[in-house]
Amino acid sequence: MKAHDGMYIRGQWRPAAGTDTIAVVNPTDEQVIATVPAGTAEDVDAAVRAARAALPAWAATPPAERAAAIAALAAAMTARRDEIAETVTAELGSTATFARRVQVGLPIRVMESYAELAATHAFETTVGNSTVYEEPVGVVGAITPWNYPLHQIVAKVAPALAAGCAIVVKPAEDTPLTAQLFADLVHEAGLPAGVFNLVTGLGPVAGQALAEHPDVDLVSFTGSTAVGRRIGAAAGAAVKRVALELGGKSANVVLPSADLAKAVTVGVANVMSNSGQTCSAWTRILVHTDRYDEAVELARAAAATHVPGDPNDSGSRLGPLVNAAQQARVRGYIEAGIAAGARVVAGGPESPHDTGYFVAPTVFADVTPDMSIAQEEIFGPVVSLLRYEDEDDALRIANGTVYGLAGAVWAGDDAEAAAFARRMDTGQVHINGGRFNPLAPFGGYKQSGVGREFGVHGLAEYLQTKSLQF
Ligand code: TXE
Repeated sequence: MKAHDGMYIRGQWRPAAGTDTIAVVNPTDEQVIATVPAGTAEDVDAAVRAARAALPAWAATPPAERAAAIAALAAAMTARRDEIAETVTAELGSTATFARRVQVGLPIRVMESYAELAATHAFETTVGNSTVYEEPVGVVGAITPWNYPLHQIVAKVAPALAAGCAIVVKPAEDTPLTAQLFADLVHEAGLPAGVFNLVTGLGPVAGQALAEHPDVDLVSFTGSTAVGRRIGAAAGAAVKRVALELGGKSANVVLPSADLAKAVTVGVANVMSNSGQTCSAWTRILVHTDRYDEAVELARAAAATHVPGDPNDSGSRLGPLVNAAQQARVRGYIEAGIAAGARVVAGGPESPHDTGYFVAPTVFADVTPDMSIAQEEIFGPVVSLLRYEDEDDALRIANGTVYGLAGAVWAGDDAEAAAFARRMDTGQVHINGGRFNPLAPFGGYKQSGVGREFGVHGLAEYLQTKSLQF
């Protein structure tokens, strides 16, 4: 596949400082499809300096003009929608349908929403005798994961641009091609040089250099809790702003009055989409003990419809995992679940294909809250069914992990489900299957993170306030 052999810095592709490269592997056939340069601290420093130089003019650009630039970027993304989707499928393995609809469709909506917000947000307000200015935080270092290669970048770049920040992105090593394509779109859209910069590279090298760079004002990270904790600690020591979007173990609570078939079928599909590699996936289905056996049968039948296979085949509903390490990790969790006494009702640790990093759609019954498969983020196509005795018991189980990113509640009416959702320690809850809203805040309670993405709450992460008293 087409790849740039340099870094996108100060509005142009320029050679990397070092000679190391990263091989990009297609997880469906395990073939190397491209190589990209592995950035060093020197590349990161050049990118941060470019961002710093571009910052004053961009910060001073009237919000309406910034809005026009963001709208141009959204239009460039829309025009090359198919090419981006194909790139995501090639380097991540998302099914072609999911890649087009969600992997590309969602970030286009997010980018458009920030074009609108930049144009309409009140960056200057009055409170009594004070004028309050919302000013850009400054230079942003963004470190993104591979599970939504474009969306995770846009979730940071779009609000940063709207706020008037300049940004350096270090994308995940597994999915740099989508990131390079995005840099091409930034270029096509005509953003001023240095406002957006891209450095590909390894996490512990380029990622760490960006996270610890003294001239970065805000580090915005999405990834594992382990790395997020380190980045948060370093930011704390340097007294700089940090936004962390980390793991999840979200509960899908089916109250007794709910439409059980819908709740379980939609719930299983939620976990299987993107092969379970979604931080907000509703990986624990909680069902009242009286209807538990029925739910297990429904989940088994639903999992059987998520046929694994080549993501480019229209019959496939489940692609491979991103790489061999994730495949091994997920299989390890399935084996741990079996060893702990959970019952496999669909799937299991055997791979459904000899080639490609596939894991079968797996459903566990008889899962208890203390098991590792009920506590830890698996990040694969694995769903656990837990039973509860009454609502308080359901709430205890739902809230009984270190995470609190997302969730779902199903009941006979929205009011009943919403009342339960208000008691959950989690940042975003879908009521009776309510759709994802790119204007609504998304982010974690507890160890799922710090800060929010999307809409006006996401914009606030990239702003700092100044008040003048008259
Ligand atoms: O994440 P990492 P990995 C979870 C999920 C998954 C697990 C491991 O459970 O199974 O994390 O995935 C960069 N300094 N999520 O190992 O390592 C890295 O290069 C600075 C949840 O892929 O956290 C990449 O760009 N940066 C999640 C980014 O961090 C470092 C999405 C994420 O990689 C770094 C992905 C360092 N020392 C995984 N080390 C979500 N919240 O959506 C790595 N990186």
